[in-house]
Amino acid sequence: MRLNQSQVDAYRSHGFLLLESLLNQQEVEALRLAFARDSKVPGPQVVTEGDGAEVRAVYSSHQRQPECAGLTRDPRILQPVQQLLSDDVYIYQFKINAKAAFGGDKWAWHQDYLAWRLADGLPAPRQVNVAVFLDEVTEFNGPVIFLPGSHGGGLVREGRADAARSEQHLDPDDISLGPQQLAECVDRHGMTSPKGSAGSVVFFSPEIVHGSAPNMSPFTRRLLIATYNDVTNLPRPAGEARPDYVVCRNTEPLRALPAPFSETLAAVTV
Ligand code: HL5
Ligand code: SIN
Ligand code: MN
Repeated sequence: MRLNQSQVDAYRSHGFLLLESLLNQQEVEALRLAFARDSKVPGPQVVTEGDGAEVRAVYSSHQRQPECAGLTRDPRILQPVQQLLSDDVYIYQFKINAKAAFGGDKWAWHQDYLAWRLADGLPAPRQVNVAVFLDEVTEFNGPVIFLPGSHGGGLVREGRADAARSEQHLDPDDISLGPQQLAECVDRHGMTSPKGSAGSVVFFSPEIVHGSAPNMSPFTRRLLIATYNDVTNLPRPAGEARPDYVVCRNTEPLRALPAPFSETLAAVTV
């Protein structure tokens, strides 16, 4: 599957691109079940909300769940990523943000590349994020809000907060834009939040400013995010590298499956 020129142009100029209903409902259901299974695997890859009860995020499910591994090589996803980034890409990070009904917390305003430069010494913003809606995303359940075009101006903020919200991953709270920075950015770029049915997919830049509000609705908002990195852009951590669940070590270039992951699961190994 290839993006047409106007889709490529839209990604380059806005910093994101929504493809509605890219996956079908059976595929969404298979990914939801994989997430439910993976949430029960104990370990540091499971991040809980402040109350410690609800799951906030689960990292690296593609290392354990064949549906998730298959998805990373699905031609409907990998081919557009190769088109936007490079023929040789690998999974830098894979996470599912749970955003539970009745209280899933916010994700503060941030640029991903700042996190990865600070924490991992990632040389350049040569990544593409792929966000897969595992639930319908509406204005009510805490959609990701983007500042379109904000990926074009470099990093807005430098450095991170002294106190970390989490020891497991770098929470956007630690690198969030200040009120003045956000106000200026919104003034320049505006705000928009792609919405759509479960199975819709958003490709977005590692430099775009984004964030999302708490979910006070009765509708959960599970969002799967696979981040692809160019294999010529490997991290160079200043100190000890972060664990494999948050910064994946397998940098072998990915090759697309011959058909959608749901038709080729038997061929996928984790
Ligand atoms: N939690 C990620 C990490 O690498 C960083 C955030 O949305 C991506 C900012 O620890
Ligand atoms: C969210 O899940 O709403 C935030 C995603 C992200 O910061 O990448
Ligand atoms: Mn982010």
